[in-house]
Amino acid sequence: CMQKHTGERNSPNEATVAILQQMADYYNQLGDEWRTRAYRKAMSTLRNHPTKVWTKAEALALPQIGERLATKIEEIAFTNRLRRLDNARAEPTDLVLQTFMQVYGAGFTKASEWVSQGFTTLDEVLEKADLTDNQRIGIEHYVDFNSRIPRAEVEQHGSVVRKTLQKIDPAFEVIVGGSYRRGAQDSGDIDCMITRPDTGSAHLHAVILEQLVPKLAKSGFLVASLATTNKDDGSKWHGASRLPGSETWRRIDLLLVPSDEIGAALIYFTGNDIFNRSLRLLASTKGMRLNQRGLYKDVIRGKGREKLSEGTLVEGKSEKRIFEVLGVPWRPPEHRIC
Ligand code: DCP
Ligand code: MG
Ligand code: MN
Repeated sequence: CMQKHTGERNSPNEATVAILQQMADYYNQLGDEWRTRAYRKAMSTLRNHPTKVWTKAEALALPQIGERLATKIEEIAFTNRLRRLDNARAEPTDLVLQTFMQVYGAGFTKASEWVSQGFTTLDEVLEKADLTDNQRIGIEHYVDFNSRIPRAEVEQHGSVVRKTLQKIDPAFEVIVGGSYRRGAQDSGDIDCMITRPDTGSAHLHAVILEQLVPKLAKSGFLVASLATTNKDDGSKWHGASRLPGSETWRRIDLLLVPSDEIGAALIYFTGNDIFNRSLRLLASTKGMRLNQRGLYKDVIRGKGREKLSEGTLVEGKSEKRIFEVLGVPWRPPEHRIC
């Protein structure tokens, strides 16, 4: 991932990659992170390879491609299809499971439970299953929450949050992160990073949760509160928002970022997730540690790479400086797609 993608558009392996992508999407929907990652790595290797890979042996000789994937690559190269993918599409329970898993807040376990209770449609689940308030919201707004949000609309949601917050206190800043900051034409949700110069988490918390959220709820912009977390790794408010005059509910995250941590948070919440993972891995190979709060040095790790000491903070405030210390050339957000 940290390598430049060369010839991504006209790669001789583009047809193979396209089918692997569908398989990766399938595993991703099933919540199978391990396989999803394995497919994405193999796809990246193939895209960077200058010639078409035909055989299992050729594929196996490349980095990040194991036995099973090599077999599939050969099958795709010769037949232009993958039987495993055809099977996956034909399995009706899988389709139901996939549908259920796309309910916001319902993971693999909950979706499997609904399948095993014999439900085959979302209406049935809504009518017969024992649901939490959030699950009910997730089903009632299933179509909305699974639709992409056009870039211009993401911007409008961000500016409602920014304007309302700056009326409370003009020193606050709202930066829309996630796929929007990477320049995506549409996004799955709206990731609002909220920060204020020289301000720590206690004050952010008080203003956002006690003033901003109630104010936005009263105005009809925030329509549901789905989760609030306040842990070591940051405070977040997850919910749904709606523009004036629109019926469509969008997923919105308010991410509270203390000023000391804004650089690390910008990296984390800009992603994408694979890029983040490769940066963290790189940090760990250099005896450092990167998380959404900062970059730490002198981290001592055991044999299984587990942390034996937390290390000391090197940088949290500046996104650019974190890249520098890691020895990674600056990458603008649009180029952080792995
Ligand atoms: N993130 C991460 N690892 C995760 C989840 C999230 O590193 N498991 C980081 C990278 C993401 C950012 O948080 O870019 C925001 O998470 P989203 O789920 O909102 O993902 P995106 O904004 O990238 O995509 P989408 O358009 O689907 O919202
Ligand atoms: Mg997002
Ligand atoms: Mn998000």
